[in-house]
Amino acid sequence: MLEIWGRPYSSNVIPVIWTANELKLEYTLQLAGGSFGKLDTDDYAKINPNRMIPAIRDGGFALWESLAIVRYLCDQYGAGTLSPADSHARAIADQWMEWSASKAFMPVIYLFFATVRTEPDDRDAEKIASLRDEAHAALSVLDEHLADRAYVCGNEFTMGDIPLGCIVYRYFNVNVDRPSLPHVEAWYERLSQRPAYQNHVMRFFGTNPDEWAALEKASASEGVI
Ligand SMILES: N[C@@H](CCC(=O)N[C@@H](CS)C(=O)NCC(=O)O)C(=O)O
Repeated sequence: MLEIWGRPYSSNVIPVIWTANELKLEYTLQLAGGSFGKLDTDDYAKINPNRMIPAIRDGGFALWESLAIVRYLCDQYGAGTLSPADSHARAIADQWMEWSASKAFMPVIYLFFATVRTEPDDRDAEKIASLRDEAHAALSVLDEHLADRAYVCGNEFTMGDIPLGCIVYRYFNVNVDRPSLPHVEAWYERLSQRPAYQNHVMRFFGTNPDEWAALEKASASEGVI
């Protein structure tokens, strides 16, 4: 059976878990990383020599790097659906997956760390505003793209929506004022109708470090330790 190694609150693991659930794959979640540890074991180094999460094992096949894993799962188990059959459509999905990592991920994850993962008294309002502006500027490019299409690749949901869907959930749910992104908001609303997105991405992540740590700890019941 497919094994997913990681923790369900990790920003790079969530896209893999969402993908597996969109594809209705059977898998075991092997809790690793953060307070779950295991990354420094010799066994884990055989799965991912970088000692990072996520990683998967599918039969004897091991793979790491979240976007490579999402592509693999979609090509292997969702060819013609989540991995578009048309080479141009697949390239566009791929393009937005790459873009999610090169432009959108960092400002949003730093914004998340500057708010939820920082004690309220230690938060730096100027830094938070600057990260919000950077995230908004990046997501404005996506907003324009989504002005005349329902999903990143056109009318159908594909793997191209997955990494960005995870990033946007965090962006829309940290406690900061945000200028409007009407087309991204409409797309987010469409994603929010998907059960796998509701169950594995739209999870309350807390409002401060203690809440976040408690939620992460409680997620231990979701995996195989
Ligand atoms: N580019 C890698 C980044 C992996 C990464 O940074 N993983 C973090 C978690 S989000 C990690 O393993 N941190 C150590 C830990 O969680 O203990 C990917 O997309 O898979």
